[in-house]
Amino acid sequence: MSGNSIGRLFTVTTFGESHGPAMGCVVDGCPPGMALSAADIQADLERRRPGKSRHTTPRQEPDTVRILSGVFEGLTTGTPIGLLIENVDQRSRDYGDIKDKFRPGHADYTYQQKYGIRDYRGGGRSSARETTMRVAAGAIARKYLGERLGIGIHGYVSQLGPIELGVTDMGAVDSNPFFCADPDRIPELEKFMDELRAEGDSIGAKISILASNVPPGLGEPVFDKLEASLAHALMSINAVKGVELGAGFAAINQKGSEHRDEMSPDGFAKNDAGGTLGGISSGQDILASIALKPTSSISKPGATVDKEGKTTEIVTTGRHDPCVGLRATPIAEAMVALVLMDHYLRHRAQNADVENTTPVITG
Ligand code: EPS
Repeated sequence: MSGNSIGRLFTVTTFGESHGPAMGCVVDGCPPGMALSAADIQADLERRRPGKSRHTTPRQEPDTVRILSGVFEGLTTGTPIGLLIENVDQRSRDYGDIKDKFRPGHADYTYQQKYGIRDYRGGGRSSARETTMRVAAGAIARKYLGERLGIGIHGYVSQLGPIELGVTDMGAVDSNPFFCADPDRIPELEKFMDELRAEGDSIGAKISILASNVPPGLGEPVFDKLEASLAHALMSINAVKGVELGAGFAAINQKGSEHRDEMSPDGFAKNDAGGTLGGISSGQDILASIALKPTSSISKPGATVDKEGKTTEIVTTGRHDPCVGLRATPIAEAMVALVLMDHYLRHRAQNADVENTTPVITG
């Protein structure tokens, strides 16, 4: 199966299935000399880990990462970094009843059509469990970007089903199970999720990501514009159905005089562009949002077909996230980190000698 790698100079290749022995990845192109330990990666994995609240899957995976290569005496060596996380809480019997049926809205059907064979246990390769390795690889990129460039990448849930959420306290994001930056609304989210779970249904969500201190110049016209790479990376996350940069689809209803971010020596007046102009970072914050669909593995019965094409009914039991969006914040942050890292190295490779007399405006 091709399509398991992302990036040009900072490349990540992931492997593994939800109920296989382990998930893994190879991160190639990391600059040498950066301090790196498993603990640096573990902190981000802990934020994504399943089984931490009643609102996510009860599958208990410690997601303990091992660094297999590419680090010597605590420093990256510039050689490929191999990472491995063992799967320890597979319960494949949950999938016995649906192994010959296709969950409507799930990759079951298309994997079968494409490959003629599929690992039905836990969704196999199509499982959101694959995102462990995105977060692990993203932690390496995030560390480099933070230490060398001061770039910060922070996300939060900006909508859960019909409930739109603002930002009143970004510091609260990591201390609630929703990655919510509006802590007064948490009781409302809990009630909504409890009712949804009782119904046996699932719901979509919107996640917003902000990357600050991104230098101007990242992004390669024309096919690898920064927003094109961000859209590619974010859209590749399981269940993502939409990506917006800056004003996104709201730009449809804006006039040019409204959308443009006016400039002065003190900076940009606002940020409807989302941090890029012409596909190149402007020095403004990168603002991206993603829409995640509701999980297709639900216990409400639905009509489907079996492998013989005959009509049947399906009920998905077992352990599932009623809202995959609830754990998507660290995953989306990781994908943004991977894209910025790759584009930083690409920009440095081509343009390290460029002398620019135009002052950088920020803000
Ligand atoms: C998933 C189905 C469930 C989730 C899993 C994602 O797997 P299982 O049926 O094996 O319990 O628990 O999520 C994780 C284990 C994880 O680490 O994110 C799916 O179909 O995507």
